[in-house]
Formats: sequence, C-alpha cells, structure tokens
Amino acid sequence: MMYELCVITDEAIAGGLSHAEIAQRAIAGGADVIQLRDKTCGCLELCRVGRALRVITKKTGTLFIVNDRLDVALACGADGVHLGQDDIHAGSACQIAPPGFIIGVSVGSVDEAVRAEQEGADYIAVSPVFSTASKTDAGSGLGLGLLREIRLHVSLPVIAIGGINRDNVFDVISAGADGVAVISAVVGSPDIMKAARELKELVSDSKEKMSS
Ligand code: TZP
Ligand code: MG
Repeated sequence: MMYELCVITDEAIAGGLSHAEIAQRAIAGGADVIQLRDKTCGCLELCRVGRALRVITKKTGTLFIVNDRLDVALACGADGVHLGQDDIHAGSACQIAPPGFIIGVSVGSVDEAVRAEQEGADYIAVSPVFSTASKTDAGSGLGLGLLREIRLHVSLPVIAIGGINRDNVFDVISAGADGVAVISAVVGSPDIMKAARELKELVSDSKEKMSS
C-alpha cells in the first residue's frame, strides 16, 4: 500500500540536517512518501528545496508531496499536495492539477472527511489523532474513536497523523488507518533511517496481524 509510511520533513527538530538529508535517510529506511513541510520558507526557497527533493525521490521511486502549497507542488513537479482545512479546497485543486496528481486533505471530523471525498481528494489524513508538539495549532488529539468513525464513512485511504509512534502504531492501524504520517517519531530520532525502518515494519506487521 503506497501510503504506509509518510515522513514529513522538519528541519527544526533534525539536529542540523537539511530537508534533503532528512528525506534521504527516511527513504533509506523505507518511507513510501516524503512530504515537504516548512512554514518558515518563502515561495522561492520552498520551490528550490522542493526541486531538490523531487530529484531525490524520483531516483528511488518515492512519492513526493508538498504541504499547503499547490502552486509550489506543481512548480517543482511533485506527485501531489497535502491540504489543510484553511488551504485551497480539494475541489478547486482538482480543477487546476493535472490528471493523476495526488490531493491529500487533513480532516478533523466525519463531515470534513466526507466532503474531501466528494470533492475528489485521493486520501485523507485524520489530524491530529493524538496530541502533538510538532504543530502548534493542531488542537488536542481526536482519539481512536473518531478515527474509527471516519474510516466507516469514506472509502479513500485514511492516514493517521499527530503523535504517532512505535507504541501506538498498532492501535491506529487496528482503528482503520491505512498508513501513518509522522514527524517526531522519525525526524526527531538520532538515527532517522533506523526509526523509519522500525516504524515501517510496525505498520506492515500491524496490517498482517489485522488480516490474519
Ligand atoms: N498535521 C497534523 S499533526 C502534525 C501535522 C503536520 C504534526 C505531526 O507530527 P508528530 O511529531 O508526528 O506528532
Ligand atoms: Mg496546511
């Protein structure tokens, strides 16, 4: 499943590593998706970083998604964009983006999830499942109950985001998530490659347990 482990780049907690260095290590550990997220960068800088990540991800066949900015995602040849509730709506993004371009939407309720699906999103991210220090305005954790509820109302791939780590990954997959998106559990680790590998294995193992 192509969205099993998404690693979101965050230079602020990476001990001096760049977005590119984070991405290379995460990919070496088995990340399926790299999402570029940097709220401090202007448009030009984000495009520059995005083009570098596009080169890296192209070589390894890893999906590359840009957070927030459809324009930047299109400009640097990304595979898709990840939109929040305050960003351009999925329906509008679908009208602008070329066929096959991936549109992900963060949702915090069943209504938002259903709307994202109706508007043509390709996946949704339930956000935040648990409380997180990595996004200041994320609000408190929605919990596994809402994740389960949302899973029942959409047929799109459902990604769990917010406070996911090795200790709760089985719970989120059991609640119906198809994959997880993380910052601190991987990027905050002193060994990004190892942390990505362990989390990826835990996601795969959890899915196997679920289906057996
Ligand atoms: N969107 C919702 S929660 C979050 C984002 C970007 C932060 C996830 O970071 P962490 O460290 O995995 O909780
Ligand atoms: Mg956003």
